[in-house]
Amino acid sequence: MEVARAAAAVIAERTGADHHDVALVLGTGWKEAGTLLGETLAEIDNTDVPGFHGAALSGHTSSMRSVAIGDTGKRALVYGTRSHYYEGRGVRSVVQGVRTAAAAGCSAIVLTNGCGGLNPEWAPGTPVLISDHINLTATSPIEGANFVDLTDLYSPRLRQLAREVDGSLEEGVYVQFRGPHYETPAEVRMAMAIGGDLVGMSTSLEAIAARQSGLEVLGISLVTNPAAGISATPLNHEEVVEAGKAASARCGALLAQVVGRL
Ligand code: 8IG
Repeated sequence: MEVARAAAAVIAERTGADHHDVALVLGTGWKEAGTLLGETLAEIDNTDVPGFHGAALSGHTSSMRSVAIGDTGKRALVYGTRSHYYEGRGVRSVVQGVRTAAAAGCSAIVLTNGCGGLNPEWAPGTPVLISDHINLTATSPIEGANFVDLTDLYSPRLRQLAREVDGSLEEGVYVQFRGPHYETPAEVRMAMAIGGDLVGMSTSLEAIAARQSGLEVLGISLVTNPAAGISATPLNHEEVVEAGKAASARCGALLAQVVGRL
């Protein structure tokens, strides 16, 4: 929490905004969509902010931006990358962006990701609202005897708002695996059997920390590939980045309009 406060202080100083209203995490496939959010008023290299790190992935950006939300006078704090659990810096690093958003004054956070889809009808490039998650990382960002309730973690209000913007949006349960390997086809069948619709390597731990911090959460997955065994072809990161580019107009409009109505 100390590091989050220190980070928020740097962000306030460097952006000239004493607070931000909403934060967004741009996951795999969401980089282009993020450019459509609005005017960038300031950009800060992650390495200048306590507790943040450069991007580990192609298709991610190692900086955060302060973006004007239309002409509302409100500001969005847009993270160009995230710290993944599989990078090995521990859960505190994974949720530093979330805790910093809360320390910066945000009341909501939009967590986006690229993921594998279990529903064969969800073609690469389909955005899906996260309705709930199953955390298979065997860890938590919460320390100590702190029994945080996770009912309605993915805000029904914000999901409704997103569906008002894009009526064709479907919803699904996101299953977070540790990664960085993709699942085996047997693990994908397991994810399906336990009620999952989407498989990925992020978001759940961040959402838990967001609930603890009192942030309202909107989770949006971009299905960038069918999960292993769902289609005949092996998975690769390049096809995933391509699917994001192809979906950027739809996803960018969705993000901009949702954030404008928060
Ligand atoms: I992009 O198929 C992306 N991220 N675990 N499985 C998991 N993570 C992913 C996948 C996937 N695609």
